[in-house]
Amino acid sequence: MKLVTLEDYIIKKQADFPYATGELTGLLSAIVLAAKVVNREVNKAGIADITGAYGAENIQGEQQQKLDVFADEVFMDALESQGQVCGMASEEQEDFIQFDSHVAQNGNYVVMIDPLDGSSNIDVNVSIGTIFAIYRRVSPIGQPLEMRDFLQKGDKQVAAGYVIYGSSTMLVYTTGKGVNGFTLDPSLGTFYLSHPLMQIPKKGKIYSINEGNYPHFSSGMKKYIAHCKELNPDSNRPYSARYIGSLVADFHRNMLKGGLFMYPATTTAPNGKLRLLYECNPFAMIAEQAGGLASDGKNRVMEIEPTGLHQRIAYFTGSEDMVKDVERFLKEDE
Ligand code: AHM
Ligand code: MG
Repeated sequence: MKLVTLEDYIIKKQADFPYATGELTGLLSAIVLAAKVVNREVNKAGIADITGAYGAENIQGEQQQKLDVFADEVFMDALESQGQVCGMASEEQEDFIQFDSHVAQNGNYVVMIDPLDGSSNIDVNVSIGTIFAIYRRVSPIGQPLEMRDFLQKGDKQVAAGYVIYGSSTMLVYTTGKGVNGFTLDPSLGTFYLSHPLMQIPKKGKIYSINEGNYPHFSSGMKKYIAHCKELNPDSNRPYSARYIGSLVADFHRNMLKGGLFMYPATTTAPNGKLRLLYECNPFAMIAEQAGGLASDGKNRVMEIEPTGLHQRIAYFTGSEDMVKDVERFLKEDE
């Protein structure tokens, strides 16, 4: 079998990208480089615990940085240095950032990123990930970036992807022509195409939710959970419950096996937990490109008009039939 590297693949597919030649290559190589650096640090995390806990001082007397802050800086530096990206907004930072280096000023793109999602799972050796979304800037080039460059609907994403730092490290992305997954060979530092044109099974049999929040769920939501557990062999029920508590890992598993990830609104968190711009939109584009769906319970996620950088929404994504089913149950709450 001929091995295809991520770099070869990006160059080959450059022609599919509706914008200038080379831009996609530059953009994605920045992300790939940063992902490798973060991967190295994530894998060192266990041993770093032995040599000194985070927050403790290292040998030079410097404070050790938390991994999510480290990842944020690595992605920021890598994106700024390539020249295609003029600014970014990150789950780690309150406001968006305009890159002021000479090379980045005229970039056509902005990136929304969750540099290390699920970082509370690092201590327990559970997979975590990076989630990113790429948009064209809409304000004039050469001028200061504006909020409207970042508050764009998910439909406007030109590319989206995630990196999962797991038992193996994978980068999965789409530019609107299907979803492809690449696995890192850590000894060579090279990503190889391992999952071409990924498809989420139309019917799934895994439901993923933090069911500890059950008392705070709406009546429609409670009924849907009961439906998942009901005995009905014709529709493969009861479904399996699988919840890692690390969105990238939960989504990735459901994408490969078929399933539904849910983070609904609750009485205590009426807008759910997950962030529209850094988490929900990129996964919505990936889900749709793989034949699945993403909904806030009523509406297609990619059509939601964002109102704030850190806006949260209720979120349901995965296999088409399962997303439609849960929407049907939630209708009764209206
Ligand atoms: P984070 O962005 O603070 O890391 O939180 C997001 C994470 C997701 O990875 C995961 O799906 C969710 O929080 C789990 O939340 P909960 O612990 O409430 O089930
Ligand atoms: Mg997050």
